Amino acid sequence: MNVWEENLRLAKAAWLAHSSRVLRKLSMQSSLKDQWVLITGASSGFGAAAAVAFAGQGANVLLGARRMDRLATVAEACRQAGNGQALACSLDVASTPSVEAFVRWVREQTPKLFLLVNNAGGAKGMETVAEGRDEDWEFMLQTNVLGILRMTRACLPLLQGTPGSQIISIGSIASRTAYEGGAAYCAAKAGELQITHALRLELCGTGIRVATLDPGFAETEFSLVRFKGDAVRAQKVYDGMTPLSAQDIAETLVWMATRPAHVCIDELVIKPTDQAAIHKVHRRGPGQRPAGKPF
Ligand code: NDP
Ligand code: 8X3
Repeated sequence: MNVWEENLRLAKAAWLAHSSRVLRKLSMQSSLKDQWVLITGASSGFGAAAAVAFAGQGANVLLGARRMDRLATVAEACRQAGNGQALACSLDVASTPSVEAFVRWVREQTPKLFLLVNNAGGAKGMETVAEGRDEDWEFMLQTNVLGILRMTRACLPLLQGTPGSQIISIGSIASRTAYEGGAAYCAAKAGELQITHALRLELCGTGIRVATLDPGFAETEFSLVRFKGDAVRAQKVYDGMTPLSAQDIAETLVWMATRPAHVCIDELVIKPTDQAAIHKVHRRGPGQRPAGKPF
């Protein structure tokens, strides 16, 4: 064998070794087929889109929220999207008895969960602290903070021992930057971020992955809920800019969940290209904004 042939042989061997490493890595991706995925707040927005996306990947989905009629529609869409089971049950994450009853129902369906998506939550009102309302603050802290704690505590035994299992909580860019009128919501999402950090430490060594997905503006029912049904005000948030969609978040969740078991996407911030920061949004056209307010 001359030098040229020897070099060719070595190059082929290196290429084969590289390809088999790539193939091994690809085959290590976590498959969602037949896995059980639990999604809170699945009756609209991110939760509903995620349910259909996970079902489309062959997962069995367990859906919780307060509006059962909406959940039934989402469950039907999941059945159309995939061959797995799509089951729904009433859930109020603001109530410990409701969370416990929901997770008892979950245990009747499966002894093992692959993924818990802590998504239920939202904002109510945009008053300053001086003008804030107790019921709005309570909604935000109950759902975005205590809801995650309750759901995670109840689901941990089902996640333990499932290879590659994962908890993904939906945070927000509001956890990282405060804005006027956002005190309670920003505090609640900062709470979600710190719960994620603490859980990551507590569960180190169990193999359970813990992650937060923190979106910026996304057009769902979020602003309609925040502005208590005022559709005109809700729409103004997205005036002249292109927000994220629920589908964008659903696809990101699927990507996070399908990383190989040794890969944990700790923290992922996702914003519209038009939104560089909470206060810096590029808008086309006049876009009326009250002075001194982010939106
Ligand atoms: P939606 O209002 O469309 O969805 C909120 C979901 O949470 C609904 O399914 C609602 O269901 C559920 N929910 C609310 N309260 C409870 C409760 N007490 N118990 C059970 N479920 C509840 O908004 P999004 O999809 O946008 O919001 C999903 C998550 O994403 C929230 O945590 C939100 O804070 C977060 N987020 C949203 C952003 C956005 O711009 N849209 C950006 C960053 C984060 P039901 O009313 O039927 O109970
Ligand atoms: C929602 C994003 O900027 O409206 O969490 O607080 S923001």
